[in-house]
Amino acid sequence: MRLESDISSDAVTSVLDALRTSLVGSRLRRGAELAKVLEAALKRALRNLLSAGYWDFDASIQSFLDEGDSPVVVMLVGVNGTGKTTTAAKIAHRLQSNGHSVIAAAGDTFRAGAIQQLESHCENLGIRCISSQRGGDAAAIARDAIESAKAKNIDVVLVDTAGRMQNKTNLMKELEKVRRVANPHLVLFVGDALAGNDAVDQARMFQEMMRFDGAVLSKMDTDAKGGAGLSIAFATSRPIVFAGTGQGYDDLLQFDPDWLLDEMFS
Ligand SMILES: Nc1nc2c(ncn2[C@@H]2O[C@H](COP(=O)(O)OP(=O)(O)OP(=O)(O)O)[C@@H](O)[C@H]2O)c(=O)[nH]1
Ligand SMILES: [Mg+2]
Repeated sequence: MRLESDISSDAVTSVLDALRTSLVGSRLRRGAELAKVLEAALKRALRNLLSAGYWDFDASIQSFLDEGDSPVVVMLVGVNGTGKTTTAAKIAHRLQSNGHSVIAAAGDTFRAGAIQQLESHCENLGIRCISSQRGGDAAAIARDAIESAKAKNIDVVLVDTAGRMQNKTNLMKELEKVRRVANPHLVLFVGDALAGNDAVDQARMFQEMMRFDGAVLSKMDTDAKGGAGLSIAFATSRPIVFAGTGQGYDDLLQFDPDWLLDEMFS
């Protein structure tokens, strides 16, 4: 495994420190293979990093609903093309499978085709999609979707957002407005596993500018090794909660640190 290739240097340093602490001064049992001992220690250090602050998506949604705090609002953020809209559809499907009713808000009013993309997912899944014309106010759409969910007793509102704006300041301004108006229970950052350290920089930027609760690592079915996930968790102190593993609605796995470690070590 090439640690440096896909893992930020801060994360590597921290893992090496953890390794040093667990290994220095310890004795190798007779017959133990050094390589195996090292790999186990390394996996342990990485697993700790990945498990920090983990929360379970399904259980969190259920507990908001149990508290009568509905509709539960989930907002997806990230730069363009990482998989926000696809992930919104996958999450909608997951929630439906868990017996929840869902409505979507087409908060990407910026990119041509974005509204239709979400609408067609919603049509496939049989859920309502609140949208406006291109260029409309994303915050107003989120608010409409929440009002509609309240009126119709719908459990969860998924707010898709734009990833592409003329510049970073515009994007963040709009996202902050959506966030203020929608007041989401959960904000999920979607990072593209293929983007490697770029995904880590993006995560850091989003975490600084607007805070998110957990991350989705998309495109893990590609030849991405997943080191970005490790670095995102490390750089933002937010856990990866889902992994995207394809373009189908079922291709969303609850994130399992051991699964990522197996991918990384394979
Ligand atoms: N292989 C694979 N492709 C994915 C995955 N998630 C998303 N994609 C694909 O990545 C492309 C971009 O996905 P979108 O969901 O449109 O991404 P987005 O973040 O909404 O993009 P913008 O709206 O342009 O900001 C699409 O072709 C998706 O099918 C995944 O887990 N695996
Ligand atoms: Mg999109």
